Amino acid sequence: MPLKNNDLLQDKQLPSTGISRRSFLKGLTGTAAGIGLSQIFNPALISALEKGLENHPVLWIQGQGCTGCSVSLLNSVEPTIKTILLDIISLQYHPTVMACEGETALENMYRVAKEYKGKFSLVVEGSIPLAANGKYCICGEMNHKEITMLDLTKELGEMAGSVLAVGTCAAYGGIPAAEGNLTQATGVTGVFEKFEIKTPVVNIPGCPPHPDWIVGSIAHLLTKGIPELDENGRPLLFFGENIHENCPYLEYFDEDIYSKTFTMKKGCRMEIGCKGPDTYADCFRRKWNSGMNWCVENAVCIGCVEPGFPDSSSPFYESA
Ligand code: FSX
Ligand code: SF4
Ligand code: SF4
Repeated sequence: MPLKNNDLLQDKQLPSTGISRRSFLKGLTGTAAGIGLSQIFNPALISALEKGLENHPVLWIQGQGCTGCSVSLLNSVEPTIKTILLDIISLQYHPTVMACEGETALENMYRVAKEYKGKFSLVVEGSIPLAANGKYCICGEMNHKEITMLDLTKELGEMAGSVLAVGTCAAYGGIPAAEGNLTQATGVTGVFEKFEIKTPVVNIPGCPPHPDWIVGSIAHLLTKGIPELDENGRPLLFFGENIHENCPYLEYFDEDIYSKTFTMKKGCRMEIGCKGPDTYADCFRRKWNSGMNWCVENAVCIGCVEPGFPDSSSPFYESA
């Protein structure tokens, strides 16, 4: 994938989408409004994007994860996130969606990292195993030498202007770091602390994270820099509110009315395992699948955005 050139700044049709840059920007502004960012980004969003997108490549690497984070992102908003990632953001490397592969893809990635040192954003999906010198996760091979996820995280992390740790695995270790953890899986911050890498990290947890959290954080980085973060490195914009305190079932909790099953429409879900009181995210308002639904409506919150997940949330479900 070659770097986008200045064609992107002109109001011509983007080759594979059939939409013009102007209509994309209009759409993106709509997206920002739709995800509750309008007061922050409008009208700054359009002008900032016009100035700098093609100078801000994004490299997306993947370690130990289920690819649910990428799938969540690719299933998202209008304009589709596929359009944003492939045609708008200068995405130069993504192991699961790029056409290029092998040594050629890795070479291009390193070339971009050198050319845009200190300017590009590194997105990390999945955790990074430290055991066996990183050999539990091999991302590719160059000159007959295996390149581990640990190598990529250290080398690219040091060269990047900022790092987005997308998903609970990349942010805090997540499922691969659950009890047992033979591979010594850890999140980006764990690696950076160990190897004294100072590049700023934005954690966007969730297993998987909501697509708006990813898109909104990238938009914030491109337009206004690093967003304000909580003590766990998460943007307050999306992770600043407690689920329980804002839950539509709170009135049942206040009246001691508890649901015994997932299908009961009335009743707080605490007795069947809800972790809303310990969880900070805006799912209660944002909801999932284009606003269709969210976990508590059909089951419980399992606290997927919290640093101790999944061990601190286990068991996810309990019988009342
Ligand atoms: Fe982890 Fe991403 Fe959970 Fe999966 O790859 S955050 S296991 S939903 O998707 O890293
Ligand atoms: Fe709190 Fe969960 Fe009950 Fe909602 S369902 S009020 S988040 S415990
Ligand atoms: Fe994760 Fe809870 Fe939000 Fe569901 S409601 S996505 S479990 S934080």
